[in-house]
Amino acid sequence: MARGTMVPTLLVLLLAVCCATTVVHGKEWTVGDNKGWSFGVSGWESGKHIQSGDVLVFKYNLSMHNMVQVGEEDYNSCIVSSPSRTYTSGNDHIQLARGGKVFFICNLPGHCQQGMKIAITA
Ligand SMILES: *[C@@H]1O[C@H](CO)[C@@H](O)[C@H](O)[C@H]1NC(C)=O
Ligand SMILES: [Cu+2]
Repeated sequence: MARGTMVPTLLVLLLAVCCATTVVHGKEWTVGDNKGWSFGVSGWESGKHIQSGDVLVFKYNLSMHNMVQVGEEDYNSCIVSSPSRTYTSGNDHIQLARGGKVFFICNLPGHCQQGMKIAITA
């Protein structure tokens, strides 16, 4: 390889590696930080630059809580009335797609009302 093309080629390679990694992995966010997915977690999401491709990790005691991805109405009412996906692993990973808002609540009786709900714009 000619000396003059070496540096640009390396730069292109570095950029490709860096940007491919960013797109595939995104950032992992533990919802509620140390407290996890728990009462009063609502508001944890505000001011965070959570982006599409990032992963939300919901950590909780699965004998006490669950996590349901819901629509905006059900988020507001704290009542799951539309078909929704319920997660129960206690360590649920959700990768955020591009665009729009997504809503998560715990649907055990009274828990959403006690702040087990978050709304994320990715
Ligand atoms: C989960 O909650 C149940 C019921 O309160 C409790 O008995 C159990 O020890 C908890 N498990 C963990 C890992 O905290
Ligand atoms: Cu709960």
